[in-house]
Amino acid sequence: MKADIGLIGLAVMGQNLVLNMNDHGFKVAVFNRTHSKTADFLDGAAKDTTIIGAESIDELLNSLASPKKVMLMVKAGQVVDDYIDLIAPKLAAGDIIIDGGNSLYTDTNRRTDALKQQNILFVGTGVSGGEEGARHGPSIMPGGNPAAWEAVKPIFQAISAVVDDYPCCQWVGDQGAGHYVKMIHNGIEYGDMQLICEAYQLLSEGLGLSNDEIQAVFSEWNSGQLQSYLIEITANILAFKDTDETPLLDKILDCAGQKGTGKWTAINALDLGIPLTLIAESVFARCLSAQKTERVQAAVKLPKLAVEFTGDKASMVQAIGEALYAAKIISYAQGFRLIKEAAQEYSWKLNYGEIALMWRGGCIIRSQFLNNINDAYQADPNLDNLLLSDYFAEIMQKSEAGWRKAIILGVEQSLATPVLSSALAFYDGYRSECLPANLLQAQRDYFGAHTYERTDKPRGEFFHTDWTGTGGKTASSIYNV
Ligand code: NBP
Repeated sequence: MKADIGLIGLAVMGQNLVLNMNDHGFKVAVFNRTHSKTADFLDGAAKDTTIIGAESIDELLNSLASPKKVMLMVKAGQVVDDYIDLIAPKLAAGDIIIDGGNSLYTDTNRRTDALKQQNILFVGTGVSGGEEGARHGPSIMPGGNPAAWEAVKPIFQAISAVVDDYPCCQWVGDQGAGHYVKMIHNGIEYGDMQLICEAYQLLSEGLGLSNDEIQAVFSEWNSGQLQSYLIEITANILAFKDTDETPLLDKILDCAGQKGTGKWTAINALDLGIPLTLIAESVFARCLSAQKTERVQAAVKLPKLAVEFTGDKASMVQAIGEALYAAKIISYAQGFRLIKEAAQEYSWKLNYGEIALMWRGGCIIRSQFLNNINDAYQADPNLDNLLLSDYFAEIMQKSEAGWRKAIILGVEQSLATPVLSSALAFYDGYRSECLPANLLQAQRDYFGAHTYERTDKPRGEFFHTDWTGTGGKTASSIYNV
């Protein structure tokens, strides 16, 4: 019997996805550049399964049923192109290549279009959930050539996480839409993590709570509206003791690593001109953390003001929880706004509610809150911004006082809260009918003749003023917003 699907790339993700497919009754053929890893896999985790090992690409392709489906789980970038160049000429019209790695969505746009010319159906899919998700149910976000969906759907929906009978795998959209949504997911993950870190620092350094006390706060938060996987694991991390029975967390160096998907998200927001301040700040927060040596010097040279907290701790803990929730709403509102802009830019038809539902299982940002996002889009599929939904608008109003209070605590105690604070700055700006950009436009026109629009004239009419009396009448030919 021929295999249902072939998978190339037997590292942590590939191996676990293959085992997951095998558990669900699919016959899988596998290939890895370094064959010894295939052999080890077949002798180890894949022993007593129906998984077939191939020593060459030809052997892999010959073992597949038609239409042939070949999934790549390899390092993103050139390796994916190299495999496509190797495989595509050996496939027939209607065969399918799937890239399940963390590829940049623009690469997926290019690959989908190029392979369509060769009558090969390309799918670029985000797979979230790491090793555990891949083995027992990831969130899978496929996009690319929609003609491939019916063939890959039974496999992907069988192996994905399922929440409330809803598979965390739905067709996202054309070209790189799946990889794009996975990129935004990762950006949101950066934001959620930094938000939790800032709340933790306000509780520990700001209020002087012990790790055990903070653990209790996070556990309580996890039973309410803040319920999420990341809040849950934070409580577990706070409770975890090292071999000497002291908290392991206190011994971990405060230098954050990153692999780049948060940066891609922030760059994309800048490219599309969408304020994604919270995620961008969370990337910068990791960059600042990595400057440890310099920070140690600065801590001596630039000592902080020491102000002790004297207020009511219980009400401040509540305020920090409100700040966390309000800023989280800002993060998702910004993220979904960016997705909407990309959909317009690339003419993708996306279902925003389904995207939220797909993130409820298998992935790192899974949370209760994603149901509320789906509800908001169900109520109005064309919603411009989540903040404009009645549900979220009401929460923002209720949380605002606590949010400001928590930020003031950070300001008074010289504790950096870049994402909590920038989220509030965005919120205040977003709901401002008037911003000081009138002055900015005047400045631009003053020094560069960039022109401006007037409040007493219709939009689209541009004016230039000779501000000094020594300038000319010629305006800059390009009006850059
Ligand atoms: P890696 O990203 O570490 O990739 C390892 C695989 O790529 C191995 O099969 C390796 O073959 C192959 N490979 C490399 Br590296 N260079 C190659 C080359 N020049 N030619 C051919 N094959 C090459 O594995 P992973 O962590 O399982 O991730 C797979 C994909 O899934 C990546 O795109 C990753 O970003 C994405 N992803 C990872 C996670 C996660 O938690 N790890 C989560 C979600 C998505 P070899 O064995 O011969 O070296």
